[in-house]
Amino acid sequence: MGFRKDFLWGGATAANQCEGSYAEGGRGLANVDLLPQGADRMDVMTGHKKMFEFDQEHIYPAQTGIDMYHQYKEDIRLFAQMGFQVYRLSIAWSRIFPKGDEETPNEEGLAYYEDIFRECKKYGIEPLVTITHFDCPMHLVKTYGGWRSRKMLVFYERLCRVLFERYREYVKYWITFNEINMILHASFMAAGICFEEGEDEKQVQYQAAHHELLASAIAVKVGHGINPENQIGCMLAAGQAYPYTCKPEDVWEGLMMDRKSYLFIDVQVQGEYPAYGLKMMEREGVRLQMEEGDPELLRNYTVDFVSFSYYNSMCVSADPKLNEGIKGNIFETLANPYLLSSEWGWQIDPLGLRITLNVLYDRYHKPLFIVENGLGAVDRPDENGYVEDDYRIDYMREHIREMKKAVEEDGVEVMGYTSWGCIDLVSASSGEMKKRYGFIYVDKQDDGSGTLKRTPKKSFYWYKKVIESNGEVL
Ligand code: BGP
Repeated sequence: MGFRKDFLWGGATAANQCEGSYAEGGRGLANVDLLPQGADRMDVMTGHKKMFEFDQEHIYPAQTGIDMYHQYKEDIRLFAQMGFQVYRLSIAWSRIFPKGDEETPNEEGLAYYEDIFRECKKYGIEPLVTITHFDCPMHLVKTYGGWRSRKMLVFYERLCRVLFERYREYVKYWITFNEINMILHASFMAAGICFEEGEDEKQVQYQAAHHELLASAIAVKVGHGINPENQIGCMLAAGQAYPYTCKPEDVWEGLMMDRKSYLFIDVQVQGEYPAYGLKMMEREGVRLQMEEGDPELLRNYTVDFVSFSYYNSMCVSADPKLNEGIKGNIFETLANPYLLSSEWGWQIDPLGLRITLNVLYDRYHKPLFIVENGLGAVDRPDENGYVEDDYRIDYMREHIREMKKAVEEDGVEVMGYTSWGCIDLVSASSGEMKKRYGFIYVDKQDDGSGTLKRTPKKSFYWYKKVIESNGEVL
């Protein structure tokens, strides 16, 4: 049995975490450029500290990334050497529309990604394109307040149309928004929203999410219209929420936590807000402004597949005293005493991936795509830049094993697996370089120093075998 023959193995990156060259090629400034390294990062990300310009006190790692803007040919060649069948990447919106609201796209930006796709094609690598991986042109943030404005629909549609038309012959797998539920946890990073003092944040977040949901439906409509072969998916930050105990109140909290993660995906897959979601918003005093035609748009243009990131499961209790959470991918969760943690406190739970796959498949009956998974760890290269990353291999082996069980034993339909940060890149939550996920070591350090030299790690050769054997040799 095993994985299907056309199972897609590969890796994932996001423009702002690897490209660098933030002002080259006519690119405009984006929200993600302004996320500083260090203590202020979280407040900026969540929209509680306004940072609309660079200052001298901070390091802004997205400005330089890992210089993939210039080195993509070499990087894709290395991906091909591992046998990648798919490469998930994102488009920097402000390379295509530097301000976001122009009528005409920036040819240099379009040509740049076209070249990347050509390069992929050369090696038979299928691109999986995230249209928006957290980025939003700063001009749209300053002028319209990011996704809090309904005007974003027009600009996003324009972006999608240009991408679908221009890359018609190169790309058929698309994701509309990366981790759409992140809008509730990191509103500036995910949706270009900066909060005003004393404003009702929930109202802003849910309204902005509604705009993104409409935009996602528009993308499906336009994308299918331009090329019926396009497969357009949604994406969530997943990870099953476990009740801390079998106390019914804890189980209830687990259900609530999961619903918060699933609400937007329910809309994207099922075409309408679920009853619990409407009630929840009502309870929280959120009044969603819907316009005529919104329900039809959501109903008629649902997604083709469900993709997700999985790093850890979560754990929740009804007891407020216990709620001194640890961090797990920006979400607050309790420490699960049965699990070990990564160096960043993210709890490692391979079986949680199988559970998550099953829950998502039961809920949506749609093909699933694991588009992020991996271990962020400190690597210690030898004098040649080589890293023996057995810890990463162990992590991935265990997760792939559980994904395999979900496929073989549970019958879950999985389209593919792209590990996160297949080449070392800037961490989204911390802005660090030292939190590395890659099969390829990049000599770039947190202070910006380093030669940028790429060196395959031990996991590079391990993953090559995994791909070659379609997941049989682990
Ligand atoms: C997800 C994001 C990615 C990525 C990943 C790992 O939330 O989609 O952009 O960075 O998490 O997180 P981190 O980089 O914080 O370790």
